[in-house]
Amino acid sequence: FSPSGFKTKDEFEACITDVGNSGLRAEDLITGRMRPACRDHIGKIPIQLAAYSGTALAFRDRLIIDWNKTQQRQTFDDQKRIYYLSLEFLMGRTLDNAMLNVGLKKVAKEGLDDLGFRIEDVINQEHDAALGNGGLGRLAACFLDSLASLNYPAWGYGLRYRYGIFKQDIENGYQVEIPDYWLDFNPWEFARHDVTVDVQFYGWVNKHTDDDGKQVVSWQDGELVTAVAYDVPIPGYGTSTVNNLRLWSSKASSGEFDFSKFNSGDYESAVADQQRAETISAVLYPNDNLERGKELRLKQQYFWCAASLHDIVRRFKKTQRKWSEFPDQVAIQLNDTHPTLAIVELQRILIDKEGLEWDVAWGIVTKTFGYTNHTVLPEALEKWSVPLFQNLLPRHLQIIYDINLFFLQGVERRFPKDREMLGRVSIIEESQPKMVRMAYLAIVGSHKVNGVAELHSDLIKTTIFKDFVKIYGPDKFTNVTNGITPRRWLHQANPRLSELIASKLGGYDFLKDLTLLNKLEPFVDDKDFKKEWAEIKYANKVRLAQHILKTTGVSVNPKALFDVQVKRIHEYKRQQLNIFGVIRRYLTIKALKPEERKKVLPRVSIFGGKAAPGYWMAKTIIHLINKVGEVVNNDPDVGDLLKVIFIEDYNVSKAEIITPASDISEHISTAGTEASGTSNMKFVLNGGLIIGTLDGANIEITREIGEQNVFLFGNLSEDVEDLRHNHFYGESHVDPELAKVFDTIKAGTFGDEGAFSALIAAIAEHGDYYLVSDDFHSYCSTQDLIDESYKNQDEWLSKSILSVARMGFFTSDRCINEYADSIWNIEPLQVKDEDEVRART
Ligand code: GFP
Ligand code: GFP
Repeated sequence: FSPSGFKTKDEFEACITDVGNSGLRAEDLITGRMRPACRDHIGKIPIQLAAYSGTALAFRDRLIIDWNKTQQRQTFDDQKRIYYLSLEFLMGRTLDNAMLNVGLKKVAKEGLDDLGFRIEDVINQEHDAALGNGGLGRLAACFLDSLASLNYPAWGYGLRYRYGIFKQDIENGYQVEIPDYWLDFNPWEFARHDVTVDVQFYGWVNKHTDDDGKQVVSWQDGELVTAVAYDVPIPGYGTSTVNNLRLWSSKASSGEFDFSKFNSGDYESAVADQQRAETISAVLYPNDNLERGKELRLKQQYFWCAASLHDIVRRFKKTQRKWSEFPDQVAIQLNDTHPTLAIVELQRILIDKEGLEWDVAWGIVTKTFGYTNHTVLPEALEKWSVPLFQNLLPRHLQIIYDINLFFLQGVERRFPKDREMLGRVSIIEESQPKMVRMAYLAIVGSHKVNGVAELHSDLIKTTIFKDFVKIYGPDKFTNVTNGITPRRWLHQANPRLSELIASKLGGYDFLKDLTLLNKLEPFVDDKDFKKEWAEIKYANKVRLAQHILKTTGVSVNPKALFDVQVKRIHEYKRQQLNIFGVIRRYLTIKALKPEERKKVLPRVSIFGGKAAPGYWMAKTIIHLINKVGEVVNNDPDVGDLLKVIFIEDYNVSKAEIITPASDISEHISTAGTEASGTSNMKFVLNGGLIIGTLDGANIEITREIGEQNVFLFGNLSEDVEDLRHNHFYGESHVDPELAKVFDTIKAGTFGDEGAFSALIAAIAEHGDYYLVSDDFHSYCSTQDLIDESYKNQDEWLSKSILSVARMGFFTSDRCINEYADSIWNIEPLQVKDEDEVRART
């Protein structure tokens, strides 16, 4: 190991030993209280980063050994594997997780202590791997953790973006996006220059008949781009299984770097070709639940699907099995429609390259794929223009037309009288230009389609995919309610709570079987336990308060009720409802006499989340939150009674600080719009209560933990359509309390009122699509109820404890087992060698 700045390992170790012997801390190193010989190096290398590198590389070494063993075991055992295709993997940091999963965090802590480092400082050196936008990408990361922890033979396939989701700065209340270059030092990936795939784009299709009279189709010319594999080890918890996440990076194929251009002096154009190839895996698209139909995005999708499929097929062919056995060996899950091209690509490989008959090939394809839908929002459903397809992927377009033709012929036979059905379910939308409907293609090419929470899975069957239920019958459509990994979201994020629970349950088995949490129920009457529970929450709030002070300069009182809404900013998630509620609270406090204010429960409203760079309304919401914060936080009438905080650059590692510190968190989407939500689960698992609408997984959380432990409000999903209809055709008026809030904004209380006029107009003039006004009254009175409930701390604590005790269902382990049984038909690969199963705590 030789971090830059040290010429030799000995030199580095001497420096570290110096630090250790002298009892100096990292701060001391920076201020220079150390031997001059050592100090010489300090200007050259951030010492904390060196400590991080050393620790990470030590853990990486251990992972590699188990990783190799796991891969060999899976290869020799040769049982069915699951391949999880996801354009997003929101992994966050790795070191802490690796230490906990391997079971050696304590050892690392002691070792670092000896050297004079605080383990927290070392962990904080790591850059988040933020290869995702929000829930969908984080779900994929939780699934990888569960797949490895449960010993399933599983691979993730994704893209190795050079830039992950942008870093968010707030300037004058506005969001500013900054590129996130995260690869400076990333010890967790291995470049596999030996694993490359050439991926073709553009060109044309040649069809001819060979000497035996068989039709031969080949895709010719065009451009080649090389995919290089980067492997990321995924350690399971309490097992030696280490699975693989393979991320593809694009580079010019050796065939493409045109040396003749180079030699003839056209250097610039030769380099431009190179850059064009590298652009494919350069950036993660930062749009959340919005598809814009950009060519580069389609290129990304095909590049990744083609490389992954090639790899999967190569691995299958090593076993020399018959093609008919492919679905017995391979399950591929499509995380949303982004990887739908994988269906077409497999069909292409089987018919064009392997010479299978269409029907035989299609039988294999449809048995292999499963498709998960994550949204019913129309703007999020992917469609690609036919001319774009024709140009970029001419052979795939032909195959899609054929898939569609055979599918529609089948539909016509079954529903001869319903002519309109054909137009409705066609994979090709007859618009101008024509469009390929990717969700329909995903349904037709998969054997199972699942939603991510009960309500959502019901909604897709009765709305967007209604016709397909008629065609295929209801069994093709199923539900797998989302989950989260308790390793990261309880054990890692909230170590003290995890420890307290373990002390009562007699160990950490609950991290592998979360239903064991129900054994906590009897402790709800245990005074000492309750006291400790409360102390832990308080300590977590203090930690968050420190973070807030450091990053925003605002001092918040940790005794106040912490009310948190952190997630992507979106009108359907309704941060606007929250901030309007905050303004109403502010007006209420202002209207009170000083002695009445003493009775008000102090509250800190905490927001965090990124807006898609082109989503103006979301950016306006961020702006309003910040402007309200500026006014409220500096109003002497208000003092500690209300603070409004916007935490910049919300990401996974910030979520790990924020989640354990909430008293109340908000999951307040318009009913029927949030497919599941997963942060709702994280907050409750950390002893926070939630305020929510009857939407997504809120409904199942309520069922599990009991209605008395949740603060529900708002209209139901079945009423949404009528309400919207009334807004347009009936009489609608803005809720009077909300109207007062609007008047305050319009009066310029929070600065230039023009800046917020679109936000108000969307509700007051343009039909209030997200029903903010309809739900405002019920939202505010539920918030008032929360104030009252919080005053009774003993009862509040009981709710908190009982909720945690009843959250067992929401582990991603349960989800993965459901997928494995009902969709993938795969078994765990038990770690046979008992020696390998480490006794880990
Ligand atoms: C995988 C791993 C390799 C490993 C082999 C055999 O290869 O590193 O050597 O398994 O254990 F990536 P493929 O299955 O990808 O061929
Ligand atoms: C999407 C849905 C969420 C759902 C996640 C994971 O999240 O309701 O919980 O996928 O299934 F909208 P975002 O990517 O939009 O955050």
